[in-house]
Amino acid sequence: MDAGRLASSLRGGDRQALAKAISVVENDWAGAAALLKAVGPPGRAFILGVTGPPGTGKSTLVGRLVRAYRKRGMRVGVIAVDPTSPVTGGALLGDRIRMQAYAGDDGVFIRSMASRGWSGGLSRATSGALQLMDAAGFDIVILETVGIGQADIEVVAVAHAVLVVLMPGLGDDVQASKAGLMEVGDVYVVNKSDLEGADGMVVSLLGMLSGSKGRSAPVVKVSALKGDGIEKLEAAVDAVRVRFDRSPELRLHSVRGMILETARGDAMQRLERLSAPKADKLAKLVLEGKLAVSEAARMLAK
Ligand SMILES: Nc1nc2c(ncn2[C@@H]2O[C@H](COP(=O)(O)OP(=O)(O)OP(=O)(O)O)[C@@H](O)[C@H]2O)c(=O)[nH]1
Ligand SMILES: [Mg+2]
Repeated sequence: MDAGRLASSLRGGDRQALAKAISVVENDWAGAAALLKAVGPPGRAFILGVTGPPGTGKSTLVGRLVRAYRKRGMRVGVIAVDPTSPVTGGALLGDRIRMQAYAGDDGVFIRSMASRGWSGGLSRATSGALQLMDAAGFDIVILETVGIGQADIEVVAVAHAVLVVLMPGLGDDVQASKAGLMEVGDVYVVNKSDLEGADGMVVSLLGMLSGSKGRSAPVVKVSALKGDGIEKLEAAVDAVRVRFDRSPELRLHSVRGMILETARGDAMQRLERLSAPKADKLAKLVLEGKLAVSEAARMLAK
């Protein structure tokens, strides 16, 4: 692979080059680092994180947003980080976005990624793909991850703004993960407003938000399925995007997050690769009473 040539092709809008480049960083093939350097510094595209508990309609909603932004002439990239299926071992494609619908549209690029069982939803690969889509000139890159609690909301680290997507009936779950979801949203979405209980969910959400670190994030009720409330949501996101346009600090925050996430991904990978035989040895020592688990862990970490 010629990193320089691939970089200039993708910057020139070549979709195949972009797809290939993402594969290079995703698989950490030789030249991945050179490629990410060759595309130039990130910081142009607005990165919108979309997170929330499983099945709240994130992908359906992302599909709506893609359509809305395309209508406004914006170029939209999407990265859907799906948990690796324990059954198939493959990614559950973010197929609700209906990739086929955009087959002939150069203004949309959608990529699904398996989170590969790493400890976080985000990975080095995601961070790399964000940089590449940014370099390819997308105005907005939407990053969908499943967020359940504190551990799964790394999207917050790299996004310029975060949509938290909830649905009726999730009050207790949200309460349980309060420290997580209630502090990360720039906009809260109660999706599935066509179902019973949406208004109640809005009310309890507002209650939870007012009790959390003084967040004043807007709550928007939508039905991604029917397309209700999407303009209001667009307006709420626009208000946040204005902040991004004016804030060098937000760009710094995002790139800092990319560095941290990439380092975390690398460290996790190295731990997984190197540790199995050593952990076995340490486990025996622990069973023999020669080491405490915490001591063994410290030795492994070293
Ligand atoms: N009634 C109703 N159903 C919806 C709505 N939006 C999505 N759904 C349905 O909810 C289910 C899950 O939708 P997805 O868009 O895949 O949800 P998701 O949050 O991306 O799911 P994961 O990525 O697996 O966490 C699907 O059956 C959708 O058709 C809505 O506004 N109303
Ligand atoms: Mg999804």
